[in-house]
Order: sequence, then C-alpha cells, then structure tokens
Amino acid sequence: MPQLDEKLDPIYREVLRRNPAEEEFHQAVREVLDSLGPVVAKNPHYTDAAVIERICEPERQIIFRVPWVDDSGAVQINRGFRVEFNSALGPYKGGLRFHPSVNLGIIKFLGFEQIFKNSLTGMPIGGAKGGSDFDPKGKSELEIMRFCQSFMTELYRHLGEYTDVPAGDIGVGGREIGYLFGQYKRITNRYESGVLTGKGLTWGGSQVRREATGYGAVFFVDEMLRTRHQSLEGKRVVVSGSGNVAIYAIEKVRQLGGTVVACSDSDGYVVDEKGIDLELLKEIKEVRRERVSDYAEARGHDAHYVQGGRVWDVPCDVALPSATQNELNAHDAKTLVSNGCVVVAEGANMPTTPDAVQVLQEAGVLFAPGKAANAGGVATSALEMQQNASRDSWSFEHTEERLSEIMRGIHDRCAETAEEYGVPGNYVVGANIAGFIQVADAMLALGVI
Ligand code: NDP
Ligand code: 2IT
Repeated sequence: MPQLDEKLDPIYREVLRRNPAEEEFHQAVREVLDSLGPVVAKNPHYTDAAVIERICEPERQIIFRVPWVDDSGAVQINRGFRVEFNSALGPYKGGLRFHPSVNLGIIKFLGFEQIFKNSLTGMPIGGAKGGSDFDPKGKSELEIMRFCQSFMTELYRHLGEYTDVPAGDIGVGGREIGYLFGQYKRITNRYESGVLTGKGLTWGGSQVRREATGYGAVFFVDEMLRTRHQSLEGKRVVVSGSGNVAIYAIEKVRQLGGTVVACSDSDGYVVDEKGIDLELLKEIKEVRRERVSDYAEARGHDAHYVQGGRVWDVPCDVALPSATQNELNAHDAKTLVSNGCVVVAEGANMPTTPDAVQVLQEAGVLFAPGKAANAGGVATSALEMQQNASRDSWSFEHTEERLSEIMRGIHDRCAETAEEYGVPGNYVVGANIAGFIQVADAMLALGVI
C-alpha cells in the first residue's frame, strides 16, 4: 500500500485505534484517505477544522436485540444495527442488510461508503446503514415476517422521513420492506410513506427503484466506454451474484446489446454462452427463491454449472462484481486482465480488494468504484422520497430518464475531478474527492457538528 499523506496518517491511526478488529471499516476509510492527500494540501482548513476526523466517527450507532419466535416455537435472538453516520447533506439514508456475516464493522464500512455515494448523487441525503446477522436462507415466509416486525419494533423510534430512511440491501428486498413498513405504520399510526424506500408500486414505491442499482451501474459503464469511443454492443459481460443488483444489470446489458455469459451465487457460478436467460433467472431467483444451480439444471445443455470456483475465470470484456465485499482479489484481477477485460464496475459495495484495484488500474482497465457505479439505487430512493413528499408517482420512462441523467452526472463529476487533480481516468480518486468535498463543505458551514 502507498504511504498515506503525513496529515492523514495520524487520522487513520486513530481510526484503527478506536475501532479495533473492524477490518472492512478500516479498508473503506483507508481507500478514501488514500485519495485525499492533494485535497488537504490545497485546502488546509479541512484538517484544521478536524473535518476528516469527524467524518470517520459516526454521529450515532444503535445496536439492539431482535428476539423472535421460529416456526417450531423456539425463541431466536439476533442482533440489529443502525449506524447513522452523517447527516450534513440530509436525513440519514442507506440500506438494511440481513446476512449472517453482518457485524458492526461491516455496517460501519457500508455506512461510511454511503456518505460519499449519497453526496455524489447530488441529492439531499446523508449516509447510514443497518441490518442484522439474521440469515434469511431457509426461513419460512412467516419467520421472515416475524423477524422484520421484531426488528422494526425497536428500530422505528430512530426513523422518520426527516430523520433516517432505510431501504434494502443484501437479504432485504420488496417483501421485507413491506413487513417493515407495515410494522412502522402500525406502531406509529402514521402512513409515513417517506420513511422507507424500495416500497411496492401499489403502496408508495417508485417505478425503477427495483431496477435502479443494476441499470445505473450499466449506464455508468456505458459512459466510461463512451470516453473510449466504444459501447456495450457486442460485449461479453460477466456478473457476479444473482440478486437484485445482478439481475437488473443483466437486463440493462442485454437492452444495450451486450451478452451476459455468467453469473453466480455463494455456492458456484453458471456459464451460459448464448446469454443468461433472464426470464428464467428471474423466475428461479425472485419467485422460487432458488439457486443458480437450479437455473443451470432448468436451462439444460445450454448452460454449465461450476460448484465453487471463481466466476472471474470466465473470459469477458466487462466484469460487474455485484455480490459482496472483497469478492474479486488480485489473482482474479490478473485473470481478467489476461483475458482482455477492459472495464470493471462495482455493482456491489467494495467488492474489489485494494490490490486488485491496483492490478486493474495499472493494466489500463477502466475501473468504477461502487460509490459511483452503484449509486443509482440510492439516487432512485431519493426520487421515491421526492414522489412521496409530493404525493405523486412518475412513469417508468420519466423515472428511468432521471436515473440515466443522474448516472451521467456522477460519471462526469468523477471524470472532471480526476482530471482536475491530475489523474485523468482515475474514477476512484475522482469519486472520493468529489464526494468528500461536498460533505466537508457542508459540515464546515454547519459549525462544529
Ligand atoms: P441480494 O440479496 O439481492 O443478492 C445478493 C447476491 O450476492 C446473491 O446472489 C448472493 O448469493 C450473493 N452473495 C451475498 N453474500 C455473499 C457472500 N458472502 N459470498 C458470495 N456471494 C454472496 O443483494 P443485492 O443484489 O441487493 O446486493 C448485492 C450487492 O450490491 C451488495 O454489496 C449491496 O451492498 C450492493 N448494493 C445494493 C443496492 C441495492 O439497491 N440493492 C444498492 C447499492 C449497492 P447467495 O444467495 O448465495 O447468498
Ligand atoms: O448500498 C446502497 O446504496 C443501498 N443498499 C441502497 C440504499 C438506499 O437507501 O436506497
């Protein structure tokens, strides 16, 4: 790892000291600080006013017990989290993750990333993240509902359309948002649509929110390719994961003329040279809630399934890591480069390890960090809040057009900022600096907060 700037190094050391054993949080902070050296050299007031130290310390961290009763009548206990990281730009905003790996460090890394991502969207939203170590896999519909109700029974007191507005993330989709919203409404006796996003279309949801993260990431790729006078037409694409982000990234790639030849889940990956059959994938994952291996079986001879293994071994022009953090390592990056990959864009949050990012950038691969490339999800959440506030609902076409403009705007801000700081084409530096400056300036304007 390169040496940190001398003003930033003590800040990073203090983060390590105060947040022991939170590796993912350390990684996310380090990645942002690595970009900020030239900013603090040019603008000493950021360090003089301790803005960076403040940004690294969450405004509020809530940890709570989530007791629920399983179908056999046994009491189960999970841990719930909400880290309200930064509200300089607007109410706290960010998803909820239900996955057995969830712990405070993971929620803090996600909340920290969310601050800069939300800033980049240009929308008035602060940064937060939450979730639980609850494992939705294998749970019945009623167990999911009881868990969501118990989770909200504690969390509701911290939420509000002007306070904190959660949405989905891994393990939390439309079904869970429904149960969470139902319980919030029941406890508060308020139909407060703007308190959660990712709602169903018949009860306050926005068109395109379900599609937004995947679509947005692909719009971002399209913009990056445009800088090289290329497009997605005819490109071979590999997507990791097969959840919300992956499915709608596959859909948009197909609409723009590319072919997604592989996708995955935590058990393995499927290669489908004719292109992933999206209707079948949606049926398997969204309706039946089954595995990628079931997709391969249903698809028959056209597809082959690889148990375990690395989806990045499948040759492609464009790679979209869209499953989870640190799922693409330096070895995978070298494989991608030697197979001729030209673009990697993060649909997931922090899926590419720092040494893998270095391999890709040194090889001249266009690399888009998650806080820029996957910002379409939260941006469309902000559009949902806007529609809720005005009791309006927009058409699919209008909302998608807004999303596409927002993604173009984020792309251009990252590219221009990278250019301004002398690293043209470095979207990591561009995203970190552009995202940081807006939050830091707001914090300075608001006093010592
Ligand atoms: P889903 O729960 O819909 O899908 C997650 C997918 O990733 C599944 O295929 C899952 O496989 C796989 N996955 C999850 N954890 C692991 C793991 N530890 N190892 C291997 N594979 C794993 O989640 P989303 O699609 O919503 O989220 C995917 C990523 O995108 C996350 O990083 C999330 O933070 C990020 N993101 C999501 C946004 C959204 O709007 N939903 C917005 C911006 C970013 P399996 O079923 O086997 O667990
Ligand atoms: O990581 C993310 O940006 C999300 N999970 C979406 C957050 C949101 O509030 O829509």
